[in-house]
Amino acid sequence: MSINHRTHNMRPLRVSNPTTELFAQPPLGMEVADLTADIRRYFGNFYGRDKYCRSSHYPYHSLVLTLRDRLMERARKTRFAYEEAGVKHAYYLSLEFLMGRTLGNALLNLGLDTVAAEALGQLGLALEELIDNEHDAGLGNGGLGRLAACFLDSCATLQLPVMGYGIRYEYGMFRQRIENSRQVEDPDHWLRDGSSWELERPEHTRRIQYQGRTEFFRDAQGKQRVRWIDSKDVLAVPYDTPIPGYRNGTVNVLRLWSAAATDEFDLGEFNAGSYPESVAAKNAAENITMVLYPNDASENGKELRLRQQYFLASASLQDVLERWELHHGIDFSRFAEQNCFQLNDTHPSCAVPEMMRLLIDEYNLEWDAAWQITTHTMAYTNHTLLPEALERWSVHLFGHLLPRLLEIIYEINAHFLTEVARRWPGDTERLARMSLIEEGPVPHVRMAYLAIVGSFSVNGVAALHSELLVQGLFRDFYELWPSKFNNKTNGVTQRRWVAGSNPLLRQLLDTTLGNAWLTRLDELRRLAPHADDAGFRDQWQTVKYRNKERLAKLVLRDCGVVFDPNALFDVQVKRIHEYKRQLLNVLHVIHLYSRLKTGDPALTKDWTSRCVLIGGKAAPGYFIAKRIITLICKVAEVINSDPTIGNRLKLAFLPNYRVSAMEIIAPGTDLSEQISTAGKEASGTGNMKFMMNGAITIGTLDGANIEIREELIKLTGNDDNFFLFGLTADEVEATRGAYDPNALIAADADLSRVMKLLESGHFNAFEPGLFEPIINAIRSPHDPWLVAADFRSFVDAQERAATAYRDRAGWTRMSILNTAASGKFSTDRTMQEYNAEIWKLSSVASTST
Ligand code: 26Q
Repeated sequence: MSINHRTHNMRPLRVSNPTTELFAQPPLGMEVADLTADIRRYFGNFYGRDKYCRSSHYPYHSLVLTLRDRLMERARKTRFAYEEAGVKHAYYLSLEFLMGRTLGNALLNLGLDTVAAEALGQLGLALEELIDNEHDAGLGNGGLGRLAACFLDSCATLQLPVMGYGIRYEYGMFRQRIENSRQVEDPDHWLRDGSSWELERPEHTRRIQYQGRTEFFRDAQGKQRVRWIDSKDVLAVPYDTPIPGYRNGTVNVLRLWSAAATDEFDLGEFNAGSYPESVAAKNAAENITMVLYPNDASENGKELRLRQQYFLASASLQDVLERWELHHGIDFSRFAEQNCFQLNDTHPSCAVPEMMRLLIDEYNLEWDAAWQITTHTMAYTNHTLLPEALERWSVHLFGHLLPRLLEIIYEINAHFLTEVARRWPGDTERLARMSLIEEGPVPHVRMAYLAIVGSFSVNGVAALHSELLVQGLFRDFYELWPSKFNNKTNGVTQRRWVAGSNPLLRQLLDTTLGNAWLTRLDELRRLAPHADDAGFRDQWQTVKYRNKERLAKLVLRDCGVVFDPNALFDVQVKRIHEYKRQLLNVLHVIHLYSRLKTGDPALTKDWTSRCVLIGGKAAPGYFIAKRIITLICKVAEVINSDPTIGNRLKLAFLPNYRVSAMEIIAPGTDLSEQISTAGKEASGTGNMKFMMNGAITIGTLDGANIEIREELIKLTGNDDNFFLFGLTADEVEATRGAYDPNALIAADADLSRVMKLLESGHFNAFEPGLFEPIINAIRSPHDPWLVAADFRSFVDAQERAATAYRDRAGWTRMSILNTAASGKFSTDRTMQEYNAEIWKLSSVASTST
């Protein structure tokens, strides 16, 4: 008996070739009447609901299936167009795809937004309500996962043959609640109601091996080969989600793998008479894709995480190799010309040894041929500068879970170190530094080095980040292979982050510039002259005001705090991390509060009312990040309940920050907080979303902030449209070992007052000592994030911002110029650069639109 219900019986049809007849169908209609007919049919016949149905669940899913039909149709055409053109493909391998909601974006890209609204209207439904019904697909932590989602949108829009490969987690990023000023994590069972966007493809199920051992054997030709035996296998079942390009007929695919137990797995245990054990074993297998790890800096050593990483790498490579075999047989001589894998950080970097294993053990290639193919198809993107976030796996754990891969890694290392020794004879220190194996009491595999050695391209995600990588973390490798290293500055898709999330701005841009900006964001440049037009500024300000009202509504609903849309909306939303310095932000808020409390009219005479919003999730095990959330909540409580403060200052912590929340937040923001310690934020992408929506940045010279500021300078000839503060990356480095925060605090009256308030227990009257760990961190000469060092210059920059905001015409001008200068930060540009310099794919038009 099989207890496996996930993999169907895939008996082939007995008739010779039914496919042409089966697929001969006219294209589905795209008019209002076509949509209403399909929605009705899904609702009534497929779901079997009727006039007594009260929930919006079935209307929503009926609409989604109606759209999915049209997406599938185009996905098939796109696939045939790629096949007929015989073009090279790229595969984006990522443990995270933070897709958020799909409905609004699908309608926009299919060009069905107005048609669908009308169809639903005829059916007595409101599109807005159905859109709000959709649960975010939160299959990612933050920037890296959302970047992958934006990349897919741009690749489809550019008609590039790119496919995403990821994991179909049952539970995405946890849901965050605040209880008693503390973060509480609830599971995010986003698939409970099912996702109607995806399509299961059990016929492409792959088998993944774990554990067991390897042995030599002689094949039929008498050649010595290696096989991986006695392994515990798990099945990988793919689910495809369509990724539509913007109104171009192209629909690419995101393929997510889900784990299922094998039949033998069940049967073996069952025959031994242990039914409960067999069910337990099945569960263990399916656990692999149960949950996303909620850490955005690596949590090292968790075996399940390595299982996930190998699961993705192996299933995806097998998928591509089997497709190759189907079309080209086992001749791999042209494989590297036709295929490319982009590794989203080191998370999928098992792909390097796995590619070697598949080519050598399964397809019988020689080492050198396999290495040639591997190193000409793999490309690696790094997303972090923090050395502690570089992935390492203990050799012991790695060898236990993936014995064949560890052997291959050792062999790669032997070849590699030979090359290093040839280049630098006698430099044994360098050999130890560069080895893929970090020696020590507990030896580790260095995944970043494995990815570098196995790839033909290594890139950072902003200019500064790429520069710091080759000077610091990867210096030795840069000296060996300078031409491998390159920069690809991140971006975001303007389809989601302007057109979808800011319909009022979209309207104003369309009227002013036409709609070319939707696919050529540089067009926004033409906004610049309008910044001097008072009439246009009024329109711009009205749009911003309406968006601030929408954001204020969200803040009231989710935080219970009243934000006045006339105040300066000052926003920092991103993962909670010490290097991102939410703490510096709170210290500034405390400083403003303390100024208001002195009652000295000289200090408050030209006051700019300010609403500060902070949101983001802390990794569940990150103690100090969680304590910072508590501090924000406690300070908010004191300020918001003080009648002497009134509307002049508000602070709110927004719980459960996520993609769909950002769609409301970015359009309603005036001031974008990008205040990481210089040299620590690889790029940032929230900074770009805010800029496009006309927020002005207060930021350090870090990550893509530098390029944001440069684009503004290029456009306007001055740096008046960015509030710059803080130490530079070089100055931060130079501070090491010579940092005395206590002296800085003593020398600064404002900072002293802030620390005194904090230390007096003013914000934690009933919980003495609550903020001790935070106070100690600020006062520590070893504080790597230099909070005290940047306080003065931050407060000064905030004062410049407050003053600027009082001049509404001037502020609006700055806001327009920020949008106007944001053209570079489209992922369309980013993808064109990846394609021109790494992938080298041809764009292929699909036949219909
Ligand atoms: C690794 C191992 C085990 C468990 C978790 C992880 C893990 C998971 C996610 C490590 C890192 C991440 C995510 C990192 C991330 O989001 N980095 C951000 O990437 C953005 C896109 O390039 C940049 O803009 C941000 O600067 C960078 O912080």
